[in-house]
Amino acid sequence: MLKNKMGYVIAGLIAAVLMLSACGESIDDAKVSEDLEDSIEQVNAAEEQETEVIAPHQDLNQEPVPVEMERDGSDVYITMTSQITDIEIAPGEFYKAWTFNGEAPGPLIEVMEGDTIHFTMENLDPAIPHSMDFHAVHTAPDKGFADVAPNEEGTFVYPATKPGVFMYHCGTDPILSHIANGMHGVIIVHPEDGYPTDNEVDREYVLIQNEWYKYNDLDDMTNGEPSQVVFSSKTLNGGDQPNTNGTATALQDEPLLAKVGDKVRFYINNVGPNEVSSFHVVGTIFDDVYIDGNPANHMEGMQTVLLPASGGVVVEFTVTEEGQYPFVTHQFNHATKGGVGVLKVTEDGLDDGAEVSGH
Ligand SMILES: [Cu+2]
Repeated sequence: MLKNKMGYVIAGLIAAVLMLSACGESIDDAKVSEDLEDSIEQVNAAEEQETEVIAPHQDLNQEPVPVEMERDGSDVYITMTSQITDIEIAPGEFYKAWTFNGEAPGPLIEVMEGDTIHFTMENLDPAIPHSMDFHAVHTAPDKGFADVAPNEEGTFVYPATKPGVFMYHCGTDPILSHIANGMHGVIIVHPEDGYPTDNEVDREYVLIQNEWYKYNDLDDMTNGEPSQVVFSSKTLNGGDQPNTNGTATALQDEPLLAKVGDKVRFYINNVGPNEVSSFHVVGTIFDDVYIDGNPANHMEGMQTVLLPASGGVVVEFTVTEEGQYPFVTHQFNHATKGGVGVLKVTEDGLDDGAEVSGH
């Protein structure tokens, strides 16, 4: 697009000069230099349109700040940042993301059903306001999810009364830009009484699906198709699961692991922002499914679960043979854009070093 625009401008300019010369008329130097200036301005404008990194973000790549979390009885004090950090969205391809704590998706938040969340956001972005919309809570959005100005902080308090695997995201206008630029993540509210299948589960992972679009291009985010559809994994409290960003191939390069005979649980959320996920694990059937991660929504024997944008689920399945089990969004146009990961199943549950083959 940019090349075309530049091409037109330059070709037009050359044509104008040639026409003037050919007619034998004296070239008005002032006029030509004015045209040239106009052309350069147009090219610069086109370049700005192409990158659309807002000026104060241009040289900013803020070091990820770890999330802070402290518990006092059922009061949980969580401090997060909004910040500008480069995120690898595909091998070697970096995106100057708008993030929570320098991760995209943001860090996994875990609380218990019945907790009160005291949430503080420090907005480290020098340029624009951000906010937090937790799908896990009840609050008046204009107060509980209010904007926090650049270089300011805001504190909000709300109860987490329903268990589930919930999305969180920035809710500042234009919301689509804030989410698609990276401000999304997952909060798990663990059920007070657990899941009925808790004692059957051998290992568990958190997976998130999200999309990437042309850089900070609201028109492409609104009307275009995602350039990448990706899975990431986030570390559950104290575990040794991988903690990745939404990088295409991340969970093929670093496969998840299980042992033959394991019952595996995935907590999954599709943070979108636009597309649904048709989540499927090749080579198995989900024994137990809890829609949105609520134990009351128990289903059995499912092949594929549909996750609306922002929707969550807990799925549990048993791996009966050694091998590589790809998990995909079964919308294969999205799977080919990165929406594939691999669960490697070995005799001892350790990585056997075998190369991961795509699906
Ligand atoms: Cu934001």
